[in-house]
Amino acid sequence: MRAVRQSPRATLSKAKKMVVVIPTNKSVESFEGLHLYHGAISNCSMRVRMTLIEKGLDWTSHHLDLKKKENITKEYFGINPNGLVPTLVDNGAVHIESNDIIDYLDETYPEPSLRAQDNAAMMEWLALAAAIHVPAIKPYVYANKVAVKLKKTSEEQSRYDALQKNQELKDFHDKHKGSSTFSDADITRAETILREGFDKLEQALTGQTWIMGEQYTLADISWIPIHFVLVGCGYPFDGYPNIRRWADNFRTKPSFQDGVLKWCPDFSLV
Ligand SMILES: N[C@@H](CCC(=O)N[C@@H](CS)C(=O)NCC(=O)O)C(=O)O
Repeated sequence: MRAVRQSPRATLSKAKKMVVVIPTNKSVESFEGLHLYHGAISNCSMRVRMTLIEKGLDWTSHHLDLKKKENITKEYFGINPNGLVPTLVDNGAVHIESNDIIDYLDETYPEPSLRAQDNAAMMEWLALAAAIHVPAIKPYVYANKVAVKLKKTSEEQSRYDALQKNQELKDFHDKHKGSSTFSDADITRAETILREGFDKLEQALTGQTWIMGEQYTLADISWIPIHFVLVGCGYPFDGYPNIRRWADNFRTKPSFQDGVLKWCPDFSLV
């Protein structure tokens, strides 16, 4: 595997498109088996939990309560340089970025397969979910629900400012810092991106059970948590009959029950 130095702490294997981090917190390098740092209410964590469950893999849970800012510590930033959940540690190797993690899990633990025959088309759904996270999902979810719940105290804010080096994330969190709120332009942009995404999803689900056809794949797992948290934020899905049918189907899946509902029974109550 060819690794390209990305930052002092992260390497990106272009060949495999997975983000592997060299942690400064060396404690995780001796971990055996699969360990997941995750948040109950985190949609990105939900997709990784669902994948682990679909595959019947044993994993050790390291739950971080985002409301208590348990992710904003020197120890955790030493594992995930963005201070975000999820982080997967597989026999000491640290993986970040949820859509890359589920792809990695399916490649590394291939049975049962969650990969569509048309892998390129499936991966486009994962790439789209990843691409809309900061410009659309995060602002919509924070503005409509979690910004008030996740308000930082001045001590937490100073800790965050000292630890966070990622400018995109700093800029995002500055928008709801203290008494600041998201602008109308931020919200309109988020809503436009979400509408385009869900129009595309509605179209893809025409006449088929799952996003890639009759096989349940990583594409569904990538998008189910997005749908789940947006329902909890009151996003209007009335005009999307195919998406509503898809949701009725995924709600029956044990991986949805155990990977999502067990940790977060109702996102509207977060
Ligand atoms: N691109 C990352 C995004 C991860 C992310 O934004 N995680 C959220 C929860 S879904 C988080 O840790 N939020 C805390 C924060 O923004 O500080 C991924 O897909 O893993």
